[in-house]
Amino acid sequence: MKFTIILGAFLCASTSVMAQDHSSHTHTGSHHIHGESASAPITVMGDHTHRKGEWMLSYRPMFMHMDGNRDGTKNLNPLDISGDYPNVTGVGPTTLRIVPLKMDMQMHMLGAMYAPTDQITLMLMGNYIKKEMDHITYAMMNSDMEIGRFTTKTSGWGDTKLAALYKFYESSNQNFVVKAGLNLPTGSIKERGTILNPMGATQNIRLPYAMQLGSGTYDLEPALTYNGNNERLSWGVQYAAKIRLGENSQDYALGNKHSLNIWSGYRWNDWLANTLRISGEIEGDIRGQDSQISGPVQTANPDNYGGKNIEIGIGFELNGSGILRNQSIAGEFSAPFYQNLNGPHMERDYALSVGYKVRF
Ligand SMILES: [Cu+2]
Repeated sequence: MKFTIILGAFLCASTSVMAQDHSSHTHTGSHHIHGESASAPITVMGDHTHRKGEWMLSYRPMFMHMDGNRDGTKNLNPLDISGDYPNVTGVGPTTLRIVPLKMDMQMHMLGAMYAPTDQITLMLMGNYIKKEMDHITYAMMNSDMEIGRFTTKTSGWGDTKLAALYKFYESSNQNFVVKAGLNLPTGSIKERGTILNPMGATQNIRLPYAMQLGSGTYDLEPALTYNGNNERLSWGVQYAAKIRLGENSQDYALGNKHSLNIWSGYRWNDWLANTLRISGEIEGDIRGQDSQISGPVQTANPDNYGGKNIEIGIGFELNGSGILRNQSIAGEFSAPFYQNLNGPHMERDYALSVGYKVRF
């Protein structure tokens, strides 16, 4: 339960700051990255626009850890999966023999924003991805007998995102921003790796969908954000979607995604703010199938993708002053408290996001 320890550390840091501060309510009036109240959590994208002529560059690394499996809301042991779920790919035994145990993903996002007018901001984002998945292989003739373990790894540039943000309403303490985004399929969907098959032989194959680096499709990424603030307190709501346009070159499309984020931020002083976020997400399964992705493993089945989850995130934002006035560093730790997955499917354990932003 690594995540409980990290969560605990975040809570302690937050409460000690709270204890120091709660009497002062003076307004300092200095300039923070996006006004005087806290920004949205670092994991929320496309929530704000900039003033005419302003640029913002950002680097946001994200680390996600997945551990164990479930079907719906029920936890599964590896032996509940091996020999018990069908292998629908037609290659290998009729039931599953390879079970993923855990997965680590790193995503290094590089972003640029530029505002040609006070209402419109343009956004470009690229990301470098690293994935690693550990598995157990069970014997062809005995689905309860472990014959070995292996790890597959992929890395490379993922998809590229373009977006236009339009602030169509603004009052002194509220605004609405609508986003029209497009995902360009620059990430590879043909990554290969070496696996241990149920006959005990190693084999180099095209890895399952979960290990690929891009969607392979052009995707629409619309979002609508409401932001509000009252002196030190800020809040916001964002609905965002990912709509896949057609199938990719390998004859499939990842599931469409809809998410709702609700957050609040509190600025303690000039340099420190905390954020709290709750988000819900619904993702569809994969439509179509890549004929080169097959084998007795759950991740080769397009139906074992997507599901619903609700997560909570706790974050902070540090704002520079003086010569560092236009820079900030933010972080957020998040963990799901509800997951209902199209299974067998790996469970999310926690994610840690960090971000550095500079504006000029
Ligand atoms: Cu920005």
